[in-house]
Amino acid sequence: MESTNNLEKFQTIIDADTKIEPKDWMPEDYRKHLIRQISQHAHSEVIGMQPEGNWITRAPSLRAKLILLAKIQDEAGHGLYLYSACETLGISREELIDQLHTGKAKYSSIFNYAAITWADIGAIGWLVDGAAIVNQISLQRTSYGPYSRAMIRICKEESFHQRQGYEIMGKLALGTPEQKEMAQDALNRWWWPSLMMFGPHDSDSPHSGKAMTWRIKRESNDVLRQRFIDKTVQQAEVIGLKIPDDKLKWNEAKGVYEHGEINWEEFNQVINGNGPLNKIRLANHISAHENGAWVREAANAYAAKQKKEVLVA
Ligand code: FAQ
Repeated sequence: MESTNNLEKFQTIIDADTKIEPKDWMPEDYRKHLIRQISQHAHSEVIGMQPEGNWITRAPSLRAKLILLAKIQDEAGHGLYLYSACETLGISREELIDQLHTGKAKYSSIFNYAAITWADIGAIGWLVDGAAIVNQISLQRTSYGPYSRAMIRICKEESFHQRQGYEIMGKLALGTPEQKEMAQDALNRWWWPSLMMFGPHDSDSPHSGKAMTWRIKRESNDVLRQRFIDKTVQQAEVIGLKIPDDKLKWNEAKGVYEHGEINWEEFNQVINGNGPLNKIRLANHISAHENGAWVREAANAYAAKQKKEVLVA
């Protein structure tokens, strides 16, 4: 029951930085907020396999193919940890997938852009995983235990992903003029969408207030975006690439890079289903899910048989 007493006790636990566990009392809004965020995070991991999966058959060497395969399998694993964490909040996997397919649940805007060259695979690892890590390191301290523990494990794997991408970009940037041009072109196309991954400005973020009070989010969208920019500008300099932002300038007094404004109109279009590949990404997921129906049926039949045998024995 949501009595003032319960709410106060709950907030005291949160303020003491103690984790909330699945069987603990929690306000209904806290539970719903987590289901929304964790499920969107899980969907992002799974939909995020598509742009990279597209390049497995075209990876330029056996080594590159092996690494890319391992990375994509990791993303599937991250999706599974996150779906499991979300299920501890009392929602089924079927409901979560249904919310994705009907457009009720979002997934990260970034995965609606196309990976058109091998350098894009580098840019995804370097920038997309790089942005994901900045966000997820902060989420390791989130207040919900199962989400926090999933983040700790996921961050270990993401740092390998970020290095995989940076290595591809570094090799191209230091290669022939054509290769360098390909790397620069990928950076030009992925830079701004990567900054959008952190969400709207704090002043336009409807969920941030409660998320910060409940310590679901530990740092704000703008703080995390700025941290990502400050780290990444220096990495671009090391490999001789130019961040595509004319307003980018080091501010000595503040110790941060000033930067240009994100195209929020583009962001809103993409998160509302009108990005370059939204329809294709969703159609692919629906088709894979339908084609996998027999696997779920077989697994259920096997589980039912096992249960019957245990009961008989
Ligand atoms: N894309 O009030 P806020 C990865 C929505 S990492 C789409 O600020 P909040 C690894 C937001 O949901 C990528 N929608 O919301 C990988 C809300 O809409 P709603 C996934 C966005 O939750 C790498 C509305 O705008 N990471 O996949 C986006 O407080 C390579 C208002 O926004 C996570 O999900 C966006 N970029 O803050 C995999 C991290 N931004 O729900 C494969 C966990 C905002 O009311 C390959 N999530 N929206 O319909 C979070 O930290 C937060 O949910 C934010 C948004 C920061 C994304």
